[in-house]
Amino acid sequence: MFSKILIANRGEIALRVIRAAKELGVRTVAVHSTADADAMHVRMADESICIGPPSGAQSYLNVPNIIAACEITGAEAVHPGYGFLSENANFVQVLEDHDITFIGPSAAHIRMMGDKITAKDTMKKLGVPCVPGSDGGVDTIEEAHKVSDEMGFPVIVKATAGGGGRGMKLAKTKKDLDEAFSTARSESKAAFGNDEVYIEKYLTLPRHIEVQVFGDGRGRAVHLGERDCSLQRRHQKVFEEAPGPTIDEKTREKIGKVCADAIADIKYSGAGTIEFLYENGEFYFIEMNTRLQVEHPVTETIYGVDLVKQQIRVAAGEEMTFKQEELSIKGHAIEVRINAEKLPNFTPCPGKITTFHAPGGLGVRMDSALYAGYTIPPYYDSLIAKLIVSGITREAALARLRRALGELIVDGVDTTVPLFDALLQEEDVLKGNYDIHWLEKWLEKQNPE
Ligand code: MV4
Repeated sequence: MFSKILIANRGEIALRVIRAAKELGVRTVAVHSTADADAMHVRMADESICIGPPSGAQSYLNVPNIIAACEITGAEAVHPGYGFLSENANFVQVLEDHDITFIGPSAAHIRMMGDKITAKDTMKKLGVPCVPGSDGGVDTIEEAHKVSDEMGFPVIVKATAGGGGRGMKLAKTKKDLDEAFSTARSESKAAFGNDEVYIEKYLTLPRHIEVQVFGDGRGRAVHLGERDCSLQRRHQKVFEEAPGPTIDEKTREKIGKVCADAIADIKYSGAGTIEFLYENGEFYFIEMNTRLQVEHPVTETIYGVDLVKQQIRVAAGEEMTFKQEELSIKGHAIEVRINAEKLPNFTPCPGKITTFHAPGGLGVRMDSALYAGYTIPPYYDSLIAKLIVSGITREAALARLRRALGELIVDGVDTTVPLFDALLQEEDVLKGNYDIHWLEKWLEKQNPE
């Protein structure tokens, strides 16, 4: 096991990793920007080091400074959290060149899944069901028309360097295709320096279901079921749950096995998420995320597994401490992402927290780096807390969520809590009747412009 690791992140996820490391008896190094000198992750780690000015680009994304921080502190490994450098293959390469372990998959796997055409091609060959579409990249408008005519409209043009909703263009009908194709290419060139695109059949009302996988890097892998993350706004998830309200045990075991076998096959190491669109009882692979995800706690809650401890163990060359047949689900978990934002427009609302009280009690987990007197800086994303609740049934978890939201006190800034209070009055949310467009449509209804 490592004796010391560095956490290349901030906020609640930095705390999450520090907690796991402490339970493993591993010492922790926090890094921080000048704006984060008073942040909770700095206090909670065994030691800390400043890596640059406030902007993420100059601090949490500053590879030379993070390497220097490892060398100064003697950290043997780096956990990247999510966002920032978590899916940056070049960073992993540089760490390797300095004999520092990356707590995550190999640079090759990150690169493979970062290129969405390669990812899809790989998954298809591994037997993972994919969205019908072009066989690889589409280079010319003639080819785009040929593929789309064969498939039928609507189609969606996606950037191979995109992902997470960036670089996508919908063509509802044939006459929309020329524009969708050319803007997808030019925007992708401008944003990623890569204009390669591919085309898929556009699924109109799917759910977003993602499967948690975990590999030991030596050809053994397990799945930890699915999460339903369909409730999103502008490609930001706001409410996530596990298990998926529409997924039964047989379906879970079937898709889970396909996913676990696929990542075992490529000798994937650590935590990963295989994202699907799910429509009419069928799964369609869209992307794989090679990081720990924001919403991992709902999976941890129902499986009783600490995914971050397992990540650290596997990165240190140890075995995962569970086998597939030992994994089973207990109950239901829901996470809501609480942002420092003013409704109805979700305007970022940084500022000083005057009062803070986290909810507690049975089945309540609050992952947050907030404290009373803390000033939320304006430089980073606005997630301030994840409230994760569980219960024996989905209904029990919903009741607990309502109760826990009532206990939470955050004074000094606006938050997205009123959104959840309102969502918990919606029949569709209570019944689990939603798809990837439900939330945007509902928000539009609440606030027609
Ligand atoms: C799609 C799709 C419909 N059909 N692909 C958006 C994020 C990126 N991960 C993939 N995305 C989509 N891909 C096909 N072939 C619809 C979306 C999509 C979406 C997906 C998941 C969650 C929310 C979404 C909101 C809008 C569009």
